[in-house]
Amino acid sequence: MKSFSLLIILSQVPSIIAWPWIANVPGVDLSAMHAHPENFAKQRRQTGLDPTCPFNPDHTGAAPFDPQFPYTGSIDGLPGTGVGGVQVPAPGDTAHEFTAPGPNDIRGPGMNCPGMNTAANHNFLSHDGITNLAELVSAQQNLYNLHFDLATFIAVRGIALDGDVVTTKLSIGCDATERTSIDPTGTLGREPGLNAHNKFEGDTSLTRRDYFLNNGDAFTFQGDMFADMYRVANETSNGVFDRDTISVYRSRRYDESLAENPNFYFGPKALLLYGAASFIYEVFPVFGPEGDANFDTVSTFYGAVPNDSGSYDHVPERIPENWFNRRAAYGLLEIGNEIAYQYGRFPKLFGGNVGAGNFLALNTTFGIIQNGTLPDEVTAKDFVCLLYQLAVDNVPGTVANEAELPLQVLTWVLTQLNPIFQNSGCPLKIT
Ligand code: HEM
Ligand SMILES: *[C@@H]1O[C@H](CO)[C@@H](O)[C@H](O)[C@H]1NC(C)=O
Ligand SMILES: *[C@@H]1O[C@H](CO)[C@@H](O)[C@H](O)[C@H]1NC(C)=O
Ligand SMILES: *[C@@H]1O[C@H](CO)[C@@H](O)[C@H](O)[C@H]1NC(C)=O
Ligand SMILES: CC(=O)N[C@H]1CO[C@H](CO)[C@@H](O)[C@@H]1O
Repeated sequence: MKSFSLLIILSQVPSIIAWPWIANVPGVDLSAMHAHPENFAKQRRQTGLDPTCPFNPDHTGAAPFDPQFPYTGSIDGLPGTGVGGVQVPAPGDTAHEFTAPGPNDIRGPGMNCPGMNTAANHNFLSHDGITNLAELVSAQQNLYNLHFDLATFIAVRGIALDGDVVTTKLSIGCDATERTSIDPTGTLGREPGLNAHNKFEGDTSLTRRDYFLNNGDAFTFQGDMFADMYRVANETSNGVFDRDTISVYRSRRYDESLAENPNFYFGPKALLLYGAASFIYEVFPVFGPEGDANFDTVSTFYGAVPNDSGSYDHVPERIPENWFNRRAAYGLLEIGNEIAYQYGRFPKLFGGNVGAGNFLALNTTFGIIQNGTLPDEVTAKDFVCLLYQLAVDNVPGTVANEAELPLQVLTWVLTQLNPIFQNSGCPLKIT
Protein backbone atom coordinates (compact mmCIF):
# COMPACT_ATOMS: atom_id res chain seq x y z
CA MET A 1 0.00 0.00 0.00
CA LYS A 2 2.80 2.31 0.91
CA SER A 3 4.54 1.93 -2.43
CA PHE A 4 1.23 2.45 -4.20
CA SER A 5 0.67 5.84 -2.61
CA LEU A 6 4.28 6.74 -3.27
CA LEU A 7 3.72 6.02 -6.93
CA ILE A 8 0.78 8.39 -6.98
CA ILE A 9 2.80 11.10 -5.30
CA LEU A 10 5.58 10.66 -7.81
CA SER A 11 3.28 10.88 -10.78
CA GLN A 12 1.73 14.07 -9.44
CA VAL A 13 4.99 15.95 -9.25
CA PRO A 14 6.82 15.00 -12.40
CA SER A 15 8.88 18.17 -12.47
CA ILE A 16 10.62 17.29 -9.26
CA ILE A 17 11.52 13.87 -10.63
CA ALA A 18 12.58 15.27 -13.97
CA TRP A 19 14.73 18.04 -12.57
CA PRO A 20 16.13 16.73 -9.31
CA TRP A 21 19.12 19.05 -9.48
CA ILE A 22 17.34 22.30 -9.69
CA ALA A 23 13.88 21.64 -8.36
CA ASN A 24 14.67 23.25 -5.03
CA VAL A 25 16.17 26.46 -6.27
CA PRO A 26 13.75 29.20 -5.33
CA GLY A 27 12.45 31.44 -8.04
CA VAL A 28 13.23 29.01 -10.85
CA ASP A 29 10.45 28.63 -13.37
CA LEU A 30 11.02 25.22 -14.91
CA SER A 31 8.77 25.88 -17.88
CA ALA A 32 11.06 28.74 -18.85
CA MET A 33 13.93 26.31 -19.05
CA HIS A 34 11.97 23.88 -21.17
CA ALA A 35 11.45 26.71 -23.62
CA HIS A 36 15.07 27.80 -23.61
CA PRO A 37 15.94 28.26 -27.31
CA GLU A 38 19.27 26.46 -27.48
CA ASN A 39 17.84 23.57 -25.58
CA PHE A 40 17.70 20.52 -27.79
CA ALA A 41 18.22 21.83 -31.31
CA LYS A 42 21.99 21.64 -31.21
CA GLN A 43 22.03 18.28 -29.52
CA ARG A 44 19.95 16.91 -32.35
CA ARG A 45 22.14 18.32 -35.06
CA GLN A 46 24.99 16.02 -34.18
CA THR A 47 22.94 12.86 -33.95
CA GLY A 48 22.37 12.28 -37.66
CA LEU A 49 24.52 10.24 -40.03
CA ASP A 50 27.82 12.06 -40.46
CA PRO A 51 28.93 11.66 -44.08
CA THR A 52 32.23 13.42 -43.32
CA CYS A 53 33.28 10.83 -40.75
CA PRO A 54 36.29 8.98 -42.21
CA PHE A 55 35.73 5.37 -43.24
CA ASN A 56 38.56 2.86 -43.32
CA PRO A 57 37.49 -0.51 -44.78
CA ASP A 58 40.61 -2.04 -43.20
CA HIS A 59 39.69 -2.29 -39.52
CA THR A 60 42.75 -4.06 -38.13
CA GLY A 61 42.20 -3.88 -34.39
CA ALA A 62 44.89 -2.97 -31.87
CA ALA A 63 48.28 -4.70 -32.20
CA PRO A 64 47.82 -8.08 -30.46
CA PHE A 65 49.44 -8.80 -27.10
CA ASP A 66 53.04 -9.94 -27.57
CA PRO A 67 54.67 -11.77 -24.61
CA GLN A 68 58.04 -10.38 -25.74
CA PHE A 69 56.77 -6.87 -24.94
CA PRO A 70 54.25 -7.32 -22.13
CA TYR A 71 54.21 -3.74 -20.75
CA THR A 72 51.91 -4.01 -17.72
CA GLY A 73 50.58 -7.32 -18.94
CA SER A 74 46.95 -6.51 -19.65
CA ILE A 75 45.43 -8.91 -22.18
CA ASP A 76 41.91 -8.64 -23.62
CA GLY A 77 40.80 -5.94 -21.18
CA LEU A 78 41.76 -7.92 -18.06
CA PRO A 79 43.73 -6.47 -15.14
CA GLY A 80 47.48 -6.28 -15.72
CA THR A 81 50.25 -6.18 -13.14
CA GLY A 82 49.92 -2.48 -12.36
CA VAL A 83 53.73 -2.39 -12.35
CA GLY A 84 54.92 0.37 -14.66
CA GLY A 85 58.16 2.26 -15.19
CA VAL A 86 58.26 0.53 -18.58
CA GLN A 87 59.62 2.10 -21.77
CA VAL A 88 56.87 2.59 -24.36
CA PRO A 89 57.19 1.60 -27.11
CA ALA A 90 59.72 -0.96 -25.92
CA PRO A 91 62.89 -1.08 -28.02
CA GLY A 92 62.27 -3.53 -30.86
CA ASP A 93 58.49 -3.44 -30.56
CA THR A 94 57.75 -2.35 -34.12
CA ALA A 95 54.04 -3.11 -33.72
CA HIS A 96 53.69 -0.12 -31.39
CA GLU A 97 55.84 2.33 -33.32
CA PHE A 98 54.25 5.61 -34.27
CA THR A 99 52.20 5.30 -37.45
CA ALA A 100 50.63 8.52 -38.69
CA PRO A 101 46.89 8.32 -39.23
CA GLY A 102 45.74 8.30 -42.85
CA PRO A 103 42.82 10.26 -44.30
CA ASN A 104 40.49 7.32 -43.68
CA ASP A 105 41.27 7.05 -39.98
CA ILE A 106 39.10 8.79 -37.38
CA ARG A 107 41.58 11.25 -35.87
CA GLY A 108 43.08 14.55 -36.96
CA PRO A 109 43.07 17.80 -35.03
CA GLY A 110 39.31 17.54 -34.76
CA MET A 111 39.14 14.79 -32.17
CA ASN A 112 38.72 15.35 -28.49
CA CYS A 113 41.19 13.26 -26.60
CA PRO A 114 44.98 13.46 -26.96
CA GLY A 115 45.37 10.31 -24.84
CA MET A 116 43.21 8.21 -27.15
CA ASN A 117 44.62 9.72 -30.36
CA THR A 118 48.15 8.91 -29.21
CA ALA A 119 47.10 5.36 -28.31
CA ALA A 120 45.57 4.83 -31.76
CA ASN A 121 48.61 6.31 -33.54
CA HIS A 122 50.75 3.70 -31.73
CA ASN A 123 48.32 0.84 -32.39
CA PHE A 124 47.40 0.36 -28.73
CA LEU A 125 43.91 0.99 -30.10
CA SER A 126 42.67 0.10 -33.55
CA HIS A 127 44.37 2.47 -35.97
CA ASP A 128 41.13 3.41 -37.75
CA GLY A 129 39.73 4.94 -34.54
CA ILE A 130 36.95 2.39 -34.03
CA THR A 131 37.81 0.70 -30.76
CA ASN A 132 36.09 -1.37 -28.04
CA LEU A 133 36.06 -2.01 -24.29
CA ALA A 134 38.84 -4.62 -24.22
CA GLU A 135 41.17 -2.47 -26.32
CA LEU A 136 40.47 0.63 -24.23
CA VAL A 137 41.02 -1.07 -20.89
CA SER A 138 44.24 -2.81 -21.99
CA ALA A 139 45.63 0.24 -23.80
CA GLN A 140 45.22 2.51 -20.81
CA GLN A 141 47.01 0.02 -18.59
CA ASN A 142 49.79 -1.08 -20.94
CA LEU A 143 50.60 2.30 -22.44
CA TYR A 144 49.91 4.74 -19.59
CA ASN A 145 49.84 2.46 -16.52
CA LEU A 146 46.42 3.57 -15.48
CA HIS A 147 45.04 1.28 -12.77
CA PHE A 148 42.50 -1.28 -13.97
CA ASP A 149 39.76 0.44 -11.93
CA LEU A 150 40.24 3.87 -13.53
CA ALA A 151 40.84 2.42 -17.01
CA THR A 152 37.56 0.52 -16.77
CA PHE A 153 35.68 3.49 -15.35
CA ILE A 154 36.65 5.86 -18.16
CA ALA A 155 36.13 3.27 -20.89
CA VAL A 156 32.68 2.34 -19.56
CA ARG A 157 31.68 6.00 -19.36
CA GLY A 158 32.88 6.59 -22.89
CA ILE A 159 31.04 3.59 -24.31
CA ALA A 160 27.83 4.19 -22.36
CA LEU A 161 27.59 7.83 -23.40
CA ASP A 162 29.08 7.88 -26.89
CA GLY A 163 29.35 4.25 -28.05
CA ASP A 164 27.49 0.92 -28.06
CA VAL A 165 26.87 -1.25 -24.98
CA VAL A 166 26.05 -4.35 -27.05
CA THR A 167 29.18 -4.44 -29.21
CA THR A 168 31.14 -2.29 -26.66
CA LYS A 169 32.47 -0.38 -29.68
CA LEU A 170 33.29 3.32 -29.61
CA SER A 171 34.48 5.84 -32.19
CA ILE A 172 37.24 8.02 -30.75
CA GLY A 173 35.91 10.92 -32.84
CA CYS A 174 32.92 11.40 -35.09
CA ASP A 175 29.65 9.49 -35.44
CA ALA A 176 30.31 6.08 -37.01
CA THR A 177 27.17 4.30 -35.80
CA GLU A 178 27.10 2.12 -38.91
CA ARG A 179 30.32 0.55 -37.61
CA THR A 180 29.88 0.70 -33.84
CA SER A 181 26.34 -0.73 -33.75
CA ILE A 182 24.87 -3.94 -35.11
CA ASP A 183 21.51 -2.15 -35.30
CA PRO A 184 22.15 1.47 -36.36
CA THR A 185 18.45 2.30 -36.63
CA GLY A 186 17.53 0.50 -33.38
CA THR A 187 16.32 1.74 -30.01
CA LEU A 188 19.74 2.84 -28.76
CA GLY A 189 19.83 5.50 -31.45
CA ARG A 190 22.90 7.18 -32.92
CA GLU A 191 26.28 6.70 -31.26
CA PRO A 192 28.00 10.02 -31.69
CA GLY A 193 31.57 9.10 -30.72
CA LEU A 194 33.82 11.07 -28.39
CA ASN A 195 33.20 14.34 -30.21
CA ALA A 196 29.64 14.51 -28.87
CA HIS A 197 28.85 17.52 -26.72
CA ASN A 198 27.69 17.44 -23.10
CA LYS A 199 27.95 13.71 -22.82
CA PHE A 200 31.58 13.05 -22.04
CA GLU A 201 32.79 16.30 -23.61
CA GLY A 202 31.84 19.56 -21.90
CA ASP A 203 32.41 23.32 -21.71
CA THR A 204 35.66 24.77 -20.28
CA SER A 205 37.95 22.26 -22.03
CA LEU A 206 41.64 23.08 -21.97
CA THR A 207 42.37 23.33 -25.70
CA ARG A 208 38.93 22.97 -27.27
CA ARG A 209 36.36 25.78 -27.51
CA ASP A 210 32.90 25.67 -25.99
CA TYR A 211 30.28 24.08 -28.21
CA PHE A 212 28.02 27.11 -28.30
CA LEU A 213 30.84 29.55 -28.99
CA ASN A 214 32.24 27.64 -31.96
CA ASN A 215 29.24 26.52 -34.04
CA GLY A 216 29.09 23.14 -32.39
CA ASP A 217 32.78 22.37 -32.84
CA ALA A 218 33.96 21.60 -29.33
CA PHE A 219 36.56 19.06 -30.41
CA THR A 220 39.09 20.71 -32.73
CA PHE A 221 42.48 21.51 -31.20
CA GLN A 222 42.93 25.29 -30.83
CA GLY A 223 46.51 26.52 -31.09
CA ASP A 224 45.82 29.83 -29.36
CA MET A 225 44.37 28.00 -26.35
CA PHE A 226 47.43 25.78 -26.15
CA ALA A 227 49.50 29.00 -26.13
CA ASP A 228 47.30 30.33 -23.29
CA MET A 229 47.93 27.18 -21.29
CA TYR A 230 51.68 27.48 -21.92
CA ARG A 231 51.58 31.14 -20.86
CA VAL A 232 50.01 30.10 -17.57
CA ALA A 233 52.74 27.45 -17.17
CA ASN A 234 55.35 30.18 -17.66
CA GLU A 235 53.64 32.50 -15.17
CA THR A 236 52.87 29.87 -12.58
CA SER A 237 55.53 27.16 -12.67
CA ASN A 238 58.55 28.14 -14.83
CA GLY A 239 57.04 26.61 -17.93
CA VAL A 240 55.97 23.31 -16.36
CA PHE A 241 52.40 22.11 -16.87
CA ASP A 242 52.15 20.93 -13.28
CA ARG A 243 49.09 20.70 -11.03
CA ASP A 244 49.29 24.38 -10.10
CA THR A 245 49.48 25.47 -13.73
CA ILE A 246 46.56 23.24 -14.60
CA SER A 247 44.51 24.43 -11.60
CA VAL A 248 45.04 28.09 -12.51
CA TYR A 249 44.36 27.51 -16.19
CA ARG A 250 41.20 25.46 -15.60
CA SER A 251 39.96 28.20 -13.30
CA ARG A 252 40.52 30.77 -16.05
CA ARG A 253 38.74 28.61 -18.60
CA TYR A 254 35.72 28.51 -16.31
CA ASP A 255 35.76 32.29 -15.86
CA GLU A 256 35.99 32.82 -19.62
CA SER A 257 33.11 30.48 -20.37
CA LEU A 258 30.96 31.99 -17.65
CA ALA A 259 31.52 35.47 -19.08
CA GLU A 260 31.31 34.68 -22.78
CA ASN A 261 29.01 31.71 -23.27
CA PRO A 262 25.30 32.40 -22.76
CA ASN A 263 24.76 28.64 -22.83
CA PHE A 264 27.61 27.79 -20.50
CA TYR A 265 26.96 24.59 -18.61
CA PHE A 266 29.13 23.32 -15.77
CA GLY A 267 27.38 20.35 -14.29
CA PRO A 268 28.75 17.79 -11.85
CA LYS A 269 30.12 15.84 -14.80
CA ALA A 270 32.58 18.70 -15.25
CA LEU A 271 34.53 17.07 -12.43
CA LEU A 272 35.66 14.58 -15.06
CA LEU A 273 37.38 17.42 -16.90
CA TYR A 274 39.54 18.06 -13.84
CA GLY A 275 40.36 14.37 -13.99
CA ALA A 276 41.29 14.50 -17.69
CA ALA A 277 43.43 17.58 -17.02
CA SER A 278 45.36 15.71 -14.32
CA PHE A 279 46.66 13.26 -16.96
CA ILE A 280 48.87 16.07 -18.26
CA TYR A 281 51.03 16.08 -15.14
CA GLU A 282 50.35 12.64 -13.64
CA VAL A 283 50.59 10.48 -16.78
CA PHE A 284 52.29 12.32 -19.68
CA PRO A 285 55.71 13.06 -18.09
CA VAL A 286 58.53 10.50 -18.17
CA PHE A 287 57.86 8.19 -15.17
CA GLY A 288 54.65 10.17 -14.58
CA PRO A 289 54.78 12.38 -11.50
CA GLU A 290 58.53 11.80 -11.14
CA GLY A 291 59.15 13.66 -14.39
CA ASP A 292 58.40 17.20 -15.52
CA ALA A 293 55.32 17.99 -17.55
CA ASN A 294 57.52 20.24 -19.66
CA PHE A 295 56.71 21.79 -23.01
CA ASP A 296 58.42 19.07 -25.08
CA THR A 297 56.54 16.25 -23.42
CA VAL A 298 53.12 17.84 -23.33
CA SER A 299 53.30 19.27 -26.84
CA THR A 300 54.35 15.88 -28.26
CA PHE A 301 51.32 14.11 -26.75
CA TYR A 302 49.10 16.99 -27.92
CA GLY A 303 50.68 17.20 -31.37
CA ALA A 304 51.22 20.93 -30.87
CA VAL A 305 54.00 22.64 -32.87
CA PRO A 306 54.76 26.36 -32.60
CA ASN A 307 54.12 28.41 -35.73
CA ASP A 308 55.28 31.82 -36.92
CA SER A 309 52.42 33.78 -35.42
CA GLY A 310 53.00 32.66 -31.85
CA SER A 311 50.25 30.07 -32.03
CA TYR A 312 50.39 26.30 -32.47
CA ASP A 313 49.63 24.05 -35.40
CA HIS A 314 48.53 20.46 -35.00
CA VAL A 315 50.37 17.32 -36.10
CA PRO A 316 49.46 13.73 -35.14
CA GLU A 317 49.79 13.02 -31.42
CA ARG A 318 52.60 10.69 -30.38
CA ILE A 319 54.60 9.27 -27.50
CA PRO A 320 57.85 11.23 -26.91
CA GLU A 321 61.21 9.55 -27.63
CA ASN A 322 62.68 7.54 -24.73
CA TRP A 323 59.48 7.68 -22.78
CA PHE A 324 58.68 5.54 -19.73
CA ASN A 325 55.24 5.23 -18.18
CA ARG A 326 54.60 5.94 -14.50
CA ARG A 327 55.78 3.33 -11.99
CA ALA A 328 52.73 3.21 -9.73
CA ALA A 329 49.37 2.73 -11.40
CA TYR A 330 47.09 5.80 -11.55
CA GLY A 331 43.73 4.77 -10.15
CA LEU A 332 40.40 6.10 -8.95
CA LEU A 333 41.65 7.25 -5.57
CA GLU A 334 44.61 9.05 -7.12
CA ILE A 335 42.43 10.85 -9.65
CA GLY A 336 39.93 11.71 -6.89
CA ASN A 337 42.80 13.33 -5.04
CA GLU A 338 43.77 15.45 -8.06
CA ILE A 339 40.18 16.52 -8.69
CA ALA A 340 39.97 17.55 -5.03
CA TYR A 341 43.21 19.50 -5.31
CA GLN A 342 42.36 21.38 -8.52
CA TYR A 343 38.80 22.13 -7.48
CA GLY A 344 39.87 23.05 -3.96
CA ARG A 345 42.37 25.63 -5.23
CA PHE A 346 39.64 27.54 -7.09
CA PRO A 347 36.17 26.34 -6.13
CA LYS A 348 33.57 27.09 -8.80
CA LEU A 349 29.82 27.16 -8.80
CA PHE A 350 28.11 24.26 -10.50
CA GLY A 351 25.29 25.32 -12.76
CA GLY A 352 24.84 27.04 -16.04
CA ASN A 353 23.88 30.16 -17.89
CA VAL A 354 20.31 30.31 -19.10
CA GLY A 355 21.02 33.34 -21.24
CA ALA A 356 23.79 35.92 -21.12
CA GLY A 357 24.86 36.77 -17.58
CA ASN A 358 22.06 34.70 -16.06
CA PHE A 359 23.67 31.96 -14.03
CA LEU A 360 21.61 29.29 -12.36
CA ALA A 361 23.26 27.38 -9.52
CA LEU A 362 22.50 23.70 -9.07
CA ASN A 363 21.16 22.43 -5.78
CA THR A 364 20.86 19.06 -4.05
CA THR A 365 23.04 17.10 -6.38
CA PHE A 366 23.13 13.67 -4.75
CA GLY A 367 23.00 15.67 -1.54
CA ILE A 368 26.59 16.83 -2.02
CA ILE A 369 26.33 19.90 -4.25
CA GLN A 370 24.30 22.57 -2.49
CA ASN A 371 23.51 25.88 -4.09
CA GLY A 372 26.16 25.16 -6.72
CA THR A 373 28.95 24.44 -4.23
CA LEU A 374 30.69 21.42 -2.76
CA PRO A 375 31.39 21.35 0.97
CA ASP A 376 34.88 22.45 2.03
CA GLU A 377 35.77 19.17 3.68
CA VAL A 378 35.07 16.98 0.64
CA THR A 379 37.69 14.23 0.38
CA ALA A 380 39.30 12.27 -2.45
CA LYS A 381 37.07 9.36 -1.48
CA ASP A 382 33.98 11.55 -1.72
CA PHE A 383 35.03 12.40 -5.26
CA VAL A 384 35.45 8.72 -6.08
CA CYS A 385 31.89 8.07 -4.90
CA LEU A 386 30.68 11.09 -6.81
CA LEU A 387 32.32 9.70 -9.96
CA TYR A 388 30.38 6.48 -9.46
CA GLN A 389 27.13 8.36 -8.99
CA LEU A 390 27.77 10.41 -12.11
CA ALA A 391 28.05 7.18 -14.07
CA VAL A 392 24.94 5.46 -12.70
CA ASP A 393 22.50 8.27 -11.97
CA ASN A 394 20.66 10.42 -14.44
CA VAL A 395 22.63 13.60 -14.67
CA PRO A 396 21.41 16.40 -16.87
CA GLY A 397 23.65 17.09 -19.83
CA THR A 398 22.59 20.73 -19.87
CA VAL A 399 20.67 22.95 -17.49
CA ALA A 400 17.46 21.95 -19.18
CA ASN A 401 18.24 18.46 -20.39
CA GLU A 402 17.35 15.45 -18.35
CA ALA A 403 19.65 13.04 -20.22
CA GLU A 404 18.17 9.84 -18.91
CA LEU A 405 20.25 6.71 -19.38
CA PRO A 406 18.25 4.02 -21.18
CA LEU A 407 17.69 1.03 -18.88
CA GLN A 408 19.73 -1.25 -21.14
CA VAL A 409 22.67 1.14 -20.87
CA LEU A 410 22.32 1.56 -17.11
CA THR A 411 22.22 -2.21 -16.59
CA TRP A 412 25.39 -2.63 -18.59
CA VAL A 413 27.14 0.18 -16.71
CA LEU A 414 26.25 -1.35 -13.33
CA THR A 415 27.45 -4.77 -14.45
CA GLN A 416 30.79 -3.28 -15.47
CA LEU A 417 31.30 -0.82 -12.63
CA ASN A 418 29.96 -2.47 -9.49
CA PRO A 419 32.84 -4.98 -9.29
CA ILE A 420 35.31 -2.09 -9.73
CA PHE A 421 33.74 -0.06 -6.92
CA GLN A 422 33.09 -3.09 -4.67
CA ASN A 423 35.72 -2.15 -2.11
CA SER A 424 35.50 1.60 -2.49
CA GLY A 425 33.12 2.04 0.43
CA CYS A 426 30.73 3.92 -1.86
CA PRO A 427 27.04 2.98 -1.72
CA LEU A 428 26.37 0.94 -4.86
CA LYS A 429 23.23 0.79 -6.93
CA ILE A 430 21.79 -2.69 -7.42
CA THR A 431 21.44 -4.09 -10.94
C1 HEM B 1 38.58 5.31 -22.55
C2 HEM B 1 39.40 6.26 -22.25
C3 HEM B 1 39.22 7.73 -22.55
C4 HEM B 1 38.18 8.36 -23.13
C5 HEM B 1 36.87 7.77 -23.62
C6 HEM B 1 38.52 9.78 -23.17
C7 HEM B 1 37.72 10.78 -23.69
C8 HEM B 1 37.99 12.13 -23.61
C9 HEM B 1 37.08 13.19 -23.98
C10 HEM B 1 35.68 12.99 -24.54
C11 HEM B 1 37.70 14.36 -23.73
C12 HEM B 1 37.12 15.76 -23.92
C13 HEM B 1 36.68 16.28 -22.59
C14 HEM B 1 36.44 17.77 -22.64
O1 HEM B 1 35.35 18.21 -22.95
O2 HEM B 1 37.37 18.52 -22.34
C15 HEM B 1 39.01 14.06 -23.22
C16 HEM B 1 39.94 15.00 -22.86
C17 HEM B 1 41.22 14.71 -22.50
N1 HEM B 1 41.76 13.45 -22.35
FE1 HEM B 1 40.82 11.70 -22.61
N2 HEM B 1 39.75 9.95 -22.63
C18 HEM B 1 40.22 8.72 -22.24
C19 HEM B 1 41.43 8.45 -21.66
C20 HEM B 1 42.47 9.35 -21.57
C21 HEM B 1 43.81 9.01 -21.16
C22 HEM B 1 44.28 7.64 -20.74
C23 HEM B 1 44.53 10.19 -21.21
C24 HEM B 1 45.97 10.44 -20.92
C25 HEM B 1 46.87 9.54 -20.80
C26 HEM B 1 43.63 11.23 -21.65
C27 HEM B 1 43.98 12.56 -21.80
C28 HEM B 1 43.08 13.59 -22.01
C29 HEM B 1 43.42 15.01 -21.94
C30 HEM B 1 44.77 15.60 -21.60
C31 HEM B 1 42.24 15.71 -22.22
C32 HEM B 1 42.05 17.24 -22.26
C33 HEM B 1 42.02 17.72 -23.70
C34 HEM B 1 41.99 19.25 -23.83
O3 HEM B 1 40.92 19.86 -23.81
O4 HEM B 1 43.07 19.85 -23.98
N3 HEM B 1 42.40 10.68 -21.85
N4 HEM B 1 39.16 12.69 -23.16
C1 LIG C 1 57.19 30.37 -22.29
O1 LIG C 1 58.57 30.51 -21.99
C2 LIG C 1 59.45 29.96 -22.96
C3 LIG C 1 60.85 30.04 -22.42
O2 LIG C 1 61.14 31.32 -21.99
C4 LIG C 1 59.27 30.72 -24.28
O3 LIG C 1 60.12 30.18 -25.27
C5 LIG C 1 57.83 30.59 -24.72
O4 LIG C 1 57.60 31.34 -25.88
C6 LIG C 1 56.88 31.05 -23.62
N1 LIG C 1 55.53 30.73 -24.07
C7 LIG C 1 54.50 31.54 -23.94
C8 LIG C 1 53.22 31.13 -24.54
O5 LIG C 1 54.58 32.58 -23.35
C1 LIG D 1 49.32 29.61 -36.64
O1 LIG D 1 48.25 28.92 -36.01
C2 LIG D 1 47.07 29.67 -35.90
C3 LIG D 1 46.09 28.85 -35.08
O2 LIG D 1 45.90 27.58 -35.64
C4 LIG D 1 46.55 30.00 -37.28
O3 LIG D 1 45.35 30.75 -37.17
C5 LIG D 1 47.60 30.80 -38.02
O4 LIG D 1 47.17 31.00 -39.34
C6 LIG D 1 48.93 30.06 -38.02
N1 LIG D 1 49.92 30.98 -38.54
C7 LIG D 1 50.85 30.62 -39.42
C8 LIG D 1 51.83 31.65 -39.84
O5 LIG D 1 50.92 29.48 -39.84
C1 LIG E 1 23.53 30.63 -2.91
O1 LIG E 1 24.57 31.21 -3.66
C2 LIG E 1 24.36 32.55 -4.01
C3 LIG E 1 25.46 32.95 -4.99
O2 LIG E 1 26.71 32.59 -4.51
C4 LIG E 1 24.32 33.38 -2.75
O3 LIG E 1 24.08 34.71 -3.08
C5 LIG E 1 23.22 32.85 -1.85
O4 LIG E 1 23.24 33.55 -0.61
C6 LIG E 1 23.38 31.38 -1.58
N1 LIG E 1 22.22 30.87 -0.87
C7 LIG E 1 22.30 29.96 0.09
C8 LIG E 1 21.02 29.52 0.68
O5 LIG E 1 23.35 29.52 0.47
C1 LIG F 1 19.41 28.20 -3.17
C2 LIG F 1 18.65 27.10 -2.59
O1 LIG F 1 17.54 26.80 -2.97
N1 LIG F 1 19.22 26.42 -1.63
C3 LIG F 1 18.55 25.34 -1.00
C4 LIG F 1 19.24 24.03 -1.35
O2 LIG F 1 18.64 22.96 -0.64
C5 LIG F 1 18.71 23.12 0.75
C6 LIG F 1 18.05 21.90 1.37
O3 LIG F 1 18.61 20.74 0.89
C7 LIG F 1 18.01 24.37 1.23
O4 LIG F 1 18.19 24.53 2.60
C8 LIG F 1 18.59 25.57 0.50
O5 LIG F 1 17.85 26.72 0.80
